[in-house]
Amino acid sequence: MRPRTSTEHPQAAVTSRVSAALAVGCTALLLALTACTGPSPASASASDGKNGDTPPPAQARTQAETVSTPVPRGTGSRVPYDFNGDGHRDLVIDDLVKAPEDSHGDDAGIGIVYGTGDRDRPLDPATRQLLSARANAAKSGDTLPAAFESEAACDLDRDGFTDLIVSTDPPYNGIGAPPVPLQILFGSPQGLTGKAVTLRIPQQARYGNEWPEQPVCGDFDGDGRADLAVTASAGQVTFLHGPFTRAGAPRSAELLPDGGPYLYAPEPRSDTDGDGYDDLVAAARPHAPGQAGKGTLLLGSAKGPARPGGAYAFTAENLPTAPLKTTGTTRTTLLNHGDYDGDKKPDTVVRTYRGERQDLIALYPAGTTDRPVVTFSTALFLP
Ligand SMILES: [Ca+2]
Ligand SMILES: [Ca+2]
Ligand SMILES: [Ca+2]
Ligand SMILES: [Ca+2]
Repeated sequence: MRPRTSTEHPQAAVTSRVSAALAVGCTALLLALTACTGPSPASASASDGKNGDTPPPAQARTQAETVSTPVPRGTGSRVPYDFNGDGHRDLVIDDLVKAPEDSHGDDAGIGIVYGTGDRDRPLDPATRQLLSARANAAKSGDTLPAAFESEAACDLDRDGFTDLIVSTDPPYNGIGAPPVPLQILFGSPQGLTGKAVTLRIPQQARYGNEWPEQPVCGDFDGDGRADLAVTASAGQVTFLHGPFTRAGAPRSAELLPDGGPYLYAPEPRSDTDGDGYDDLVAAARPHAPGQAGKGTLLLGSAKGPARPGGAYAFTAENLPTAPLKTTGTTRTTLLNHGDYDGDKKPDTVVRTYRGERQDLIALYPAGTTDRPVVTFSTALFLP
């Protein structure tokens, strides 16, 4: 079996500078529209109590939160993490609380919460989707994978709907190169629905008998299209040039000699030196978002992340703790940094949890750590 890295979290947001620039333009347009129309009565009432100091406990959830509302249909955008293409950033949650009856450690799936145009409540927990291997994974032969974990998100086919890259656990008899465990679930006007496709890695871009893992999105070759970097054996990197077909194939692919067993996007900017090519960090050990860590920088270039950039250090962040009402010790992980409320500054989303049954997700606007504008428990995703 390949080593699972289930404690890791989705890669930090990585998008090309081109995408970011376009996103800014799109956001500005949306803000202008919002300013023109003003808040609707519906959005005003929906935001009532949004700044309450005491988030509702799971058992006191409102009807609006227990019933999932339809995902707003979008027409495509360049906003990162915009799976339904409506111009508002959405949230991926890889770790969900488990139901009391589920003590077998089954994968609870991946939760998606969709963004809104309401600056005061940029995520709407009522608008959500639960992704699972059973419902959304591609089969490997006749076998449906059991694992289904989010790894990275970017618009691989350039249709304006962000796509999700997930890792699965296809069967492997231990002989020869293992199958590719990575799958792509394409975004759409309805968000992330339907079946994923297996990522295709051309044979010449594979090396050795280790599982291709650790996908990192970025525009490493600077052509404005999202690419993927994936691990190969012996510290090599499989570099997949975007765009990708709906069948999961890259435009072209090659092996790069320098890398490491763990790959990450630099934080907070994926283009560390601002030359228009996203950069990559190779590490000898796993790195959790928001925590200190060390690695080697591989600078983007026309040939991909192939230029040595020297030592790289991830800086530890002081994360706010979501106001989870519980007794006992809690832990907090960084879910994502990104512009959820459309002010062009990166907000912070954390998950504070105790054990496998209690958690609270909290969204803090940029520069603040005291008053989350959105809080909810992932118990919302329980059947
Ligand atoms: Ca969206
Ligand atoms: Ca797409
Ligand atoms: Ca590219
Ligand atoms: Ca760069």
